[in-house]
Amino acid sequence: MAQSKRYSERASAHTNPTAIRLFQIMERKQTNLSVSADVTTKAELLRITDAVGPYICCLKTHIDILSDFDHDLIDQLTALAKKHDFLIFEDRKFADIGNTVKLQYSSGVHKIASWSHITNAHIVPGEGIVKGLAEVGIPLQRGLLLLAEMSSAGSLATGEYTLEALRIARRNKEFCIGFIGQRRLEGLIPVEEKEDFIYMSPGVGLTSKGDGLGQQYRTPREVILDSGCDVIIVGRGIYGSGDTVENAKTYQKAGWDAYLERIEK
Ligand code: 5BU
Repeated sequence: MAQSKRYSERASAHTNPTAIRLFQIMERKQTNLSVSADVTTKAELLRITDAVGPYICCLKTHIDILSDFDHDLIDQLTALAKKHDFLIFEDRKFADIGNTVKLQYSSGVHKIASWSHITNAHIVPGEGIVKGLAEVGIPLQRGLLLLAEMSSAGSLATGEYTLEALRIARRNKEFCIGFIGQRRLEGLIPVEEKEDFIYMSPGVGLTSKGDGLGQQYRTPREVILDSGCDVIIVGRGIYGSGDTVENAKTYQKAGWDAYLERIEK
């Protein structure tokens, strides 16, 4: 099972260029932390990114919440990704028919596919959404995560819906590198040979249990060790209060310790 293997072993066995890069970064920097910097100005986003850069494998963005978005921001984020050695994941949550998402991914103001190594999609529209995104993403060597589960209370992504995400990913392995989810799913349907999906999990907090708007938090240990996920996604737990750099270091250590415990089990 992938969860008992080192990220480096998984890098050597993988075929998707983005998945390989992510695993290599995780091993090199000893981090399975992705920071979600959900702020609304360019200056704040760049400040947080530069501060947490050394401790993360991936920066998660919501590019459409910025009130002063411009292409210089993309140039600067790309430069920071090079400087600190991390990937960029635009949490766009595409949710339309294949033809529309293809345009949303490649065009518009944000041109997401041109700079974001990873993006994600709901499977509500059916498999055509993956086909549409893949037409843009595969030539650029990008990776897609499917939303198999959500961290919020009352999420409808459960049961058969969640399993369908796994089935769709299996049929589109060249582009689908994994899932946003709360736990590793392979145990639910027999594992296929040479299959290795990456599980990124939001809703991670060491002190808070929720935010009053439906978000639910689990600890890095619950996410990585108990649920077998690979990457912890942390937002307000890092930039919300206290010292951003110290918080990032704390989550990096908690996530990495849980990973070491998992592979040594
Ligand atoms: P927080 O500040 O750590 O609660 O931020 C969590 C981030 O992860 C935020 O950007 C959400 O949009 C994102 N997220 C989530 O919280 N839960 C989910 O199931 C998915 C994304 Br998918």
